[in-house]
Amino acid sequence: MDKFEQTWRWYGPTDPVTLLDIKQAGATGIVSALHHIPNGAIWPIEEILKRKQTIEEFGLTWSVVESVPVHEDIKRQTGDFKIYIENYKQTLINLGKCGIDTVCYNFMPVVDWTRTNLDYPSEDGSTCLSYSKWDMAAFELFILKRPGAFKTYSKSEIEKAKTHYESLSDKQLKQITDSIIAGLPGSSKGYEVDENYALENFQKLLNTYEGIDVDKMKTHLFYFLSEITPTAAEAGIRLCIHPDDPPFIILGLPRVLSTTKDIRDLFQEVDHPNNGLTFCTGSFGVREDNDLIEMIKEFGYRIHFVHLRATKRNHEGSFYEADHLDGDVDMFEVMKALIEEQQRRKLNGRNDLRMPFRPDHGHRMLHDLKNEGNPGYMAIGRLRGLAELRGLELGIRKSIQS
Ligand code: DNO
Repeated sequence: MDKFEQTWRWYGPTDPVTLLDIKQAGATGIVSALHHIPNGAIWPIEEILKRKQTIEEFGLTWSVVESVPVHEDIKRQTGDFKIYIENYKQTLINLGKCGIDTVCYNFMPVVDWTRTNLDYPSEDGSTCLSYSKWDMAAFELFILKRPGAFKTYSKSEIEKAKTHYESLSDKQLKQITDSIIAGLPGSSKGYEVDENYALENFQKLLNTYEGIDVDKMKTHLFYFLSEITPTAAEAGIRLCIHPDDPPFIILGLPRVLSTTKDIRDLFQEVDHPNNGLTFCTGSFGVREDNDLIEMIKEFGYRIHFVHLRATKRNHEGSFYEADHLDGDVDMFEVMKALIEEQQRRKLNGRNDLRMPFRPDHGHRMLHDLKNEGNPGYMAIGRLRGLAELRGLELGIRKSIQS
């Protein structure tokens, strides 16, 4: 029987979750990146091969690169962006030479994925990641004091944010600031955090996007893709952009991949099979106006990589990460639509039937409550997620067959 490739994100040799753990979780594909190589530099063949060999020693395969980070200069079209684009091309060529065929990246400015609480308590005693509109408002209005932020909230929202801010302890304020500024694991953020100047530097970086609105930022993305997609195709690499997370404007920064229209624009502008999508149900699913099933139907042929995760939103633009089958995402319908996409590929004689997916994030639970690890990327919560998703897939496939 067909099945999707079950993959698992591994941050490399320093990840407290080992390749043996991953093997025991039942994943066969690894999603990894060379995080030690500075953003913008070429990934040397030797380094790629070294990582590949480490993975293969465990009988696993390096399924997807997540991510080759895109330098801020490329996103802003400033400074040495042309050199960084050439470097990106060379990295793709090198990856292709080493037999890698899928590369994920994102085009989020300054910050990569963003949460305001990394230990949001669930009812069952586990914790998860969450994003609160009011934490973010308290941060940008009263901690960062971002010029222009006040314009983006109504009067009553500002009052609510102020009351919220005043209710937070110093510890909570620091925790919110750290979650937003320090970045999350694997973030391809375009800066280093210097504790002493963190807020000041952060604001300076935000300022570098002044004058770059969503439309302009989109033209930068399309230019980048029109440059690198032919190289990717020659190198045998499928590119798959990760959506904005969360999928709306934060900190006044332009967002380019949050909605159906954004994806449509992207594929219209650079219409090439190697220009594809990472379908992240957790990111897209935060917006009520994103119909995930319709999105799979419309763009399925370009989905090269899948992140399965379910968020639970409240109706004020805040959300938390629910268990994989428990959030607002109808995982049954998502899985079914993906299986149908795979069947279409088979009928059309396509060779990309693998459709790698990974259980994206997991709760911190059981023994992991005592362990150190990467927020969202502890072992046990993801193990639970993968087990549930695998069972769901099998159940759907069997019922379709009979
Ligand atoms: C969060 C992830 C992100 C994502 C990158 C893709 O868990 O989905 O770190 O990998 O933004 O480039």
